[in-house]
Amino acid sequence: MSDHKEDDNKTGISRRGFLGATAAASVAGAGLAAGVLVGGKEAEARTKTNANGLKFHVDPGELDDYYGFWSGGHSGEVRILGVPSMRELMRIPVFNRDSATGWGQTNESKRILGDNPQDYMGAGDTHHVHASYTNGTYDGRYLFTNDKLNTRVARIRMDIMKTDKIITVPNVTSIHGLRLQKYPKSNYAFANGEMVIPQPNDGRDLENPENYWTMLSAIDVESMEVKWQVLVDGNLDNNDTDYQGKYVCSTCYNSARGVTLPEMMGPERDWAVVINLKAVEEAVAAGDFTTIGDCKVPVVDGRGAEQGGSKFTMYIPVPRSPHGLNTTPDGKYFIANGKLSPTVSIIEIAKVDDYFAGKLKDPRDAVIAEPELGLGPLHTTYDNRGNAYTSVFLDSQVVKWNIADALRAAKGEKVNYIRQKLDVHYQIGHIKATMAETKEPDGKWLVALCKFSKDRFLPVGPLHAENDQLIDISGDEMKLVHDGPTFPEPHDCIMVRRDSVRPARVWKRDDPYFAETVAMAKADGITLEQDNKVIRDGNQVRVYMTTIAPNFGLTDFKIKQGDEVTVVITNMDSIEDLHHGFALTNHGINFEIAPQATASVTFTANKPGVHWYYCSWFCHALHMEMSGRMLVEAA
Ligand code: CUK
Ligand code: CUA
Repeated sequence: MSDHKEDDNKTGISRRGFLGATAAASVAGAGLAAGVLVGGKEAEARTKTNANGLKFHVDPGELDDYYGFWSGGHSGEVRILGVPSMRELMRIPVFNRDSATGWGQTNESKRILGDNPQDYMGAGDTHHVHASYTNGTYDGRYLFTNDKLNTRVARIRMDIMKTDKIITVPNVTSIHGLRLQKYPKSNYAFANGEMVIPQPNDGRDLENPENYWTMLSAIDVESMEVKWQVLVDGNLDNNDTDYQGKYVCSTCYNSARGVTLPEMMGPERDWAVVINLKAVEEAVAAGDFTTIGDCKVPVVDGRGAEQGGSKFTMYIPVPRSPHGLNTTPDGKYFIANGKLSPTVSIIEIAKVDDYFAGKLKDPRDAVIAEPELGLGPLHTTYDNRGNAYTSVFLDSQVVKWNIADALRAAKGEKVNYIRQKLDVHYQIGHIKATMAETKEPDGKWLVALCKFSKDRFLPVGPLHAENDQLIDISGDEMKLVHDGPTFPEPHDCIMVRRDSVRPARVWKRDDPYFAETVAMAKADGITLEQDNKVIRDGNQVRVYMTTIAPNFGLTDFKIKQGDEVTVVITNMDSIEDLHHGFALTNHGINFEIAPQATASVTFTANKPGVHWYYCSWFCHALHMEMSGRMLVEAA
């Protein structure tokens, strides 16, 4: 896949040569659009806009137009970038361990990490980040992300930008595709179990792949309970939802149900499987379901691909090993990306309605066009002018094409639906345009998330950064305007108009995030906002203190070797951006306490002696002096 010879031969131009030409054309174009440019202010203006006139340089002190939410892949986190500047604004630890914020260490984060974070050692693999919807557009409540590695789904509160709930999805292995219901609002998050396993996976049927299955899970967005699961044929890859709240559609590979690569590559066709939410909900309400092993989650049977599906499902044959699945913002089509086929399959959602109403017999008839785009189509995104943009991995290109023209061409009209092919650097995976997964796409910016950066940045050793390229799609021609190195491996991102995100500036004292810690203090007779006290309860010691820059409420506390110590800190500063940290030397303990927050950590004090704690977030001219001693008496 990193061999460019093949595609160079195909296009007949050397990639580097073509790149050079594109870059030169873009600069010349900028000059033309801005008129005659001579030095000073005008030269400056030239660097800030391009031929489409869209401003891409964000000046110092200016704010971006979009929040970009990026998955962090095997870093296990979610990142916030400003778009179009591509400046990284924040990282949200999710499945990973983070020593700046104390994620995975504080009691508050451990409660959220739940069942067995220690087993996983802070490892996770986030591929997809999606925000909650009301009426088909972002409502600023939650972000959701998947853990492909450990079969988990996490929710992030968008007011505080912290993970607030993580669940392990039962009965399946490896959550990959993840999307939220778009209409009337996000009641469900749909999680694709990717790999097939015996049901139940308890040691029986190990060597009997005919009895391996996977499922789609519907998670209640508020309670984070798995409401129901649908058994399917094949392996679920990516999914998306419609704009009427009726369906979730997934690409589905390995229809042969093989366990080795050659077996998986057998059949010519796999499927896009549509799940009918109402049919499943009715069956579950009527008690018409099974359960698996000890798990109480209702499971309905959506298998039966060879007959087109069950009453819950519709299996639409598409070329084998499809990958991305993307609903058009007008709500009319699901588009399945071919990966091994140079085509995408356009599925008309009205025909899906017909199928479930018994008016369409053959699911194949729901595919109304299969336009050919290039080698290795993976994902598709959209603007507000009827164009689609598909990432083609093997060709390392973004292919802009017109949906209406592709439909005309499928009817035999002589029309070229391809608008432009733009080289990207290199081997693009996901692709995303601003607001493209809502009914309000705006056709301004597109990000190409490239898996390889090769020669685009200063070399930094054998491990290379990835390259998220920013492309202006506001005009007739796509313009590459920025190369953005990223630490591996963001798979996907969304770009959300900034007015739909309303983050808090300081914590509220009654935030549920630390409510359990507040309840513990209350039981100890402590008022967190003012008390600086040590409470001993057998060999359990709770140390309560406040912080006000540049002071810890306690400059020392004394305990005994072997005590189980809980340190609870409440930051009484209420000035925006005034964080403190509690860093305890030689104990591996460090966490953040943002303004008006309470945070705590529990550890066993097994080292006698004097141990200094210090503030680890710069807060004051006397920040270095903000410290205290933990005095540990030998047992
Ligand atoms: S997947 Cu990685 S490029 Cu996990 Cu959304 Cu397509
Ligand atoms: Cu408090 Cu630094």
